[in-house]
Amino acid sequence: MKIMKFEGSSMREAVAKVKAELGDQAVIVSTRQIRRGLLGTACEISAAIDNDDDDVGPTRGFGSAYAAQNSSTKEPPAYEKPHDKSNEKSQLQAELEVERVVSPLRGELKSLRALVRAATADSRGTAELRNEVAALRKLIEQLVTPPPTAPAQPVFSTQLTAPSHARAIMLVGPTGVGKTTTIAKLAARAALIDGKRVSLITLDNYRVGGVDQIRTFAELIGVPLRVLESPAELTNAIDDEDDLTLIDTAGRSPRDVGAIRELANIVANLPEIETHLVCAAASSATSIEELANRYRALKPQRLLFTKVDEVDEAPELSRAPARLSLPITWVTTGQSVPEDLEEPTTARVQELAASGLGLVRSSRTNAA
Ligand SMILES: Nc1nc2c(ncn2[C@@H]2O[C@H](COP(=O)(O)OP(=O)(O)OP(=O)(O)O)[C@@H](O)[C@H]2O)c(=O)[nH]1
Ligand SMILES: [Mg+2]
Repeated sequence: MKIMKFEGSSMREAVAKVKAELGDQAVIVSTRQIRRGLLGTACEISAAIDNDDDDVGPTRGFGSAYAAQNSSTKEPPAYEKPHDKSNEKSQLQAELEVERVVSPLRGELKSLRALVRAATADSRGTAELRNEVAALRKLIEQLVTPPPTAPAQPVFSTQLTAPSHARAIMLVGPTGVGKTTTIAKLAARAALIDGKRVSLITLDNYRVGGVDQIRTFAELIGVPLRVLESPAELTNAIDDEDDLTLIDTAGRSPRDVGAIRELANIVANLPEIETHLVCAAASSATSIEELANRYRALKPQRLLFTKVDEVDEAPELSRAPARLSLPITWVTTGQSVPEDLEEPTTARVQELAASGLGLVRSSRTNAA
């Protein structure tokens, strides 16, 4: 393995440099925004080349989490060719270090591989692959989800997870829960990994700095952003040519019911918008109940749990979906864009509910 850093004025430019230098097999291990003197900000990407051949399937690398190609017919790159024995020890150390950085991302990489294969195949193949993935996903969900006890109850209400196929997704939830960061993660993956045409919309125009944060993300990812003055403007804001429109909203205080009702009145006439209610993984059953009541007028269709990395258990991940009849599509696991986002299976939700990511517990143990 080999790890290198690349800079670009936008994430798109930096990704292009990674591809040009390391090819389609490179894996992005981290991204960050950096200062560039008086010229402003730039995007830095650390990318690795993985020549570990025992991984699942022939596709991996820049696109396997972040693009996949069948490399079986390609000439091996220079760094994969047999090398001098004197270099072996230091190379092994470098490989171990890269493995330490890369291993938490492996699960994520595997699930993304299938998506990327679909995105890079020809259009007929893409449709077939998508159908196949959807059918497989449904089968797995059926296998791991116990059948509903009451036949009259819709299957939906007992499911812990469900994928989202919506072309317009709006995130709503309390202040600081991670809505804007999650929008950036979803946008980066859809635009840069899946190659989709993505647009961002924000309704968070009344707070100082509210627009700046999402504008920075939009510029880094290279997707357009529309800042709406009022919810009424949503009516004509979604472009049919876009594959995905992500709508960011301002966090609302419990007393701000008027703003939620105003937005709900508009969204009621826009069935193409799927609303995800965003809650922090540390939330109690009572506070999630209160949140669901506060946002009820918006008729959310999904729950999205953030900050799973900050808890060592999150029982509401497995309880709230059934109680509120809202399945989970995504959970977030940290501050890094776009890495810290998962589309969990039912089994993974149960695992996270039981033990979070263990980061809190391990930091306590280390401190002791
Ligand atoms: N540890 C951790 N922090 C997160 C996660 N997601 C977001 N954050 C952090 O939470 C803070 C608030 O995130 P934002 O995305 O600005 O939250 P928001 O919901 O848009 O906030 P408002 O716009 O004020 O309502 C930021 O510091 C994020 O980096 C996560 O999964 N884990
Ligand atoms: Mg925000």
